[in-house]
Amino acid sequence: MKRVVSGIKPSGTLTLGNYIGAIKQFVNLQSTLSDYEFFLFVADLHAITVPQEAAVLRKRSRDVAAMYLAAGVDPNRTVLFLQSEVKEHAELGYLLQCSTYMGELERMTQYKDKVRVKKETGITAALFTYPVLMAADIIMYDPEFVPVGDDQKQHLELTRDIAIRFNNKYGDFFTIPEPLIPTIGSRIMDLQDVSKKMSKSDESDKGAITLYDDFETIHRKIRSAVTDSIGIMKYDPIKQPGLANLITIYAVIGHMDPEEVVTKYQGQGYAQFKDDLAVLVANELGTLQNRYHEIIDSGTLDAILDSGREKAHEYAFRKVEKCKRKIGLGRIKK
Ligand code: ATP
Ligand code: LTN
Repeated sequence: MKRVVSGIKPSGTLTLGNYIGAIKQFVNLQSTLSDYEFFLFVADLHAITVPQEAAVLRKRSRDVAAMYLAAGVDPNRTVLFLQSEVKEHAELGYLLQCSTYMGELERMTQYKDKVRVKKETGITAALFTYPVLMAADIIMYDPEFVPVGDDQKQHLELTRDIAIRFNNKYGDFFTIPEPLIPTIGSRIMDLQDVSKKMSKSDESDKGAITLYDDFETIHRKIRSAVTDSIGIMKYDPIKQPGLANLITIYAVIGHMDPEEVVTKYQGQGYAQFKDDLAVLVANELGTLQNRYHEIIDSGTLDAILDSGREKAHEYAFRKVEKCKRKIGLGRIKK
């Protein structure tokens, strides 16, 4: 059976960037790739690479699982689980560290960016080795595809390198995964600072629309989104990056091409476009929030996560046992 694997860190409040770049893509694949098996997890072990409050982290992990389901993840098609409940992820992460070089990890741009910002609070060793754990999360399940946003491309390349190196050394063992990055919406930018991506762990949330925002909040954030003084509706990510970002959001949520959006608002100022975009986003998120509330308050979420843990563990346990034997760990078999 062919497989698709993905995950999201419960490191903050989910944003429209996560929804467009990762969640929506995953749900679309689930309906188009009918002969594939899907594994999806809440990457809570990744969240603790930076300081977290225990109760908040537990709540966020549950929220991420509920949001995935609200967005259309079907528990009959997708094995949904918490990463920390399948212990083999950490175990395989360690085994793969022994096939990864310091130089490779030092080159990771996400790490370099985070180090720059977090210098005062201290950098954990886990923040450095995090891409190896991510590689383990993925190749554990031998997936063909990994749907992610643009920022994860480099981590996927490293994952492939580690898997290829392991296979060369110990014989064909891991499937080499392909990243699936959406053609539009792979990098939704911050509404206030279009030079950086919309991020859930940003301190100020003015530039990020969260999946919990109501219409007024969404309207306010979109109305104050930075655009330009050119004043002409055009999709030009270089000269009009703020506007292009908004057009991208409109296009993905409204199931249109960016050029169709431009044509629709040709000759109008940005204000009407922004007002309509706020309504479009609020409608989409309103439906999502209603489903989220039904799920989070129901008893089925725990049953889904229990079943996900069992199924993921069954696969992971066998894979790690085989991996350890390949490497030479364990006793001589009589
Ligand atoms: P953090 O800010 O805490 O590093 P994040 O918001 O980048 O987190 P992740 O958990 O790292 O979120 O990402 C989950 C998924 O969402 C990944 O596949 C990532 O590529 C995607 N994603 C995150 N932000 C965006 C964005 N602004 N645009 C498109 N996709 C995104
Ligand atoms: N590192 C990713 C989250 C993540 C992930 C994964 C995504 C952890 N493990 C496996 C895809 C597959 C991030 O920060 N976005």
